[in-house]
Amino acid sequence: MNHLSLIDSASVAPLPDISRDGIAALFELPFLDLVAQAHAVHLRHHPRNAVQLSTLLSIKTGGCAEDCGYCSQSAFAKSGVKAEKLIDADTVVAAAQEAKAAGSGRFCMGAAWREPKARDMPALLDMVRRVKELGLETCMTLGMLSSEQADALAEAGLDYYNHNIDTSPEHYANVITTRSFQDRLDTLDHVRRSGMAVCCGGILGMGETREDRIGFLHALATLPEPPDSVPLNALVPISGTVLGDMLADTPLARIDEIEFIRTVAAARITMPHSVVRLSAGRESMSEAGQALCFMAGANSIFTGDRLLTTGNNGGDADAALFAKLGLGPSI
Ligand code: SAM
Ligand code: DTB
Ligand code: SF4
Repeated sequence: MNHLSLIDSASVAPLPDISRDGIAALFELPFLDLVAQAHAVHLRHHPRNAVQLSTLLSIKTGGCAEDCGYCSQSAFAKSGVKAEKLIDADTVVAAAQEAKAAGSGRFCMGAAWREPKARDMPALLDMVRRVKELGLETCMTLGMLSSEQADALAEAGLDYYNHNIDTSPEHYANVITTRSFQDRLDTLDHVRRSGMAVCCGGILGMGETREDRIGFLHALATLPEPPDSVPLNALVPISGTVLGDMLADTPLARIDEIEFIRTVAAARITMPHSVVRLSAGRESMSEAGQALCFMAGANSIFTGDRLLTTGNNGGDADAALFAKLGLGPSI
């Protein structure tokens, strides 16, 4: 099938070819052709020059039972991140108020858990209700969810649930061994059925091949419904994690910025309606690289000078970049 062969009846736009071969063909395009095509798709489905601002808060840090090779919060890592308890709802609400005042439209709460325990649910539901009352969109990422937990969060007013597939099905077990790719799909299914919007993406630069990047986008685009939001992270190498140490010892190279932008563009073309979020790793990206990501279809970032345990660009740098590029926030 070629990229223009089917018509999207809702928008009278060509449907993308989301087969592995179709996605591979996108990666093979000359870079400027690929970015131009992605930008055209972007303009068809999203407001121009608008980038959504989200703020991230770690509500439960460290001591996680999973062994994700990139993560400072895994109990298997020697990153120096200490295990903490779930923070209280008043602290969360104060941070959300600050985020709103700084122009954020979405507030995302992250917990270093394999899955939330039953005893944590009342506090989590309280946080959702109170952040939502501030008029912010709410998002959580808490690990695996049962269908009952997903339903309870949806009922409390949680708008988005973030749960990443992280990489291709083939590369997955090289990065994480304590849960399977299918476990991720099961939680995504519970989230989708609960009525919440799905935020699902992954990390580039974990030693994956281009074939893996194609398989990763293929897995996302062929979910029963494509994710509403697709975070694309560049690996932030953290000392004491398996992948951070591999990068320091150099068998693993950082993702090439052009290849990252190609992946953003291919995500935009294959998931035309999704918000594509330029997530972790922006600190080590040039301004020109970020500008090309926006050109290629990225339309959301995390603001503030912290992600979960690592740094982020900070509001001043982002405001300066937005002013240079003529970008404004979209809620
Ligand atoms: N524990 C929950 C889970 O894993 O589903 C939620 C928190 S977890 C930190 C959220 C996501 O952050 C991960 O799925 C991963 O994609 C991303 N992430 C974590 N550490 C990262 C790193 N060092 N570099 C880039 N992205 C990272
Ligand atoms: C996602 O894909 N990226 C965000 C969000 N979902 C929760 C997390 C990035 C974490 C980066 C590493 C850290 O700060 O510990
Ligand atoms: Fe735990 Fe999430 Fe980190 Fe994996 S990415 S170790 S599940 S906090």
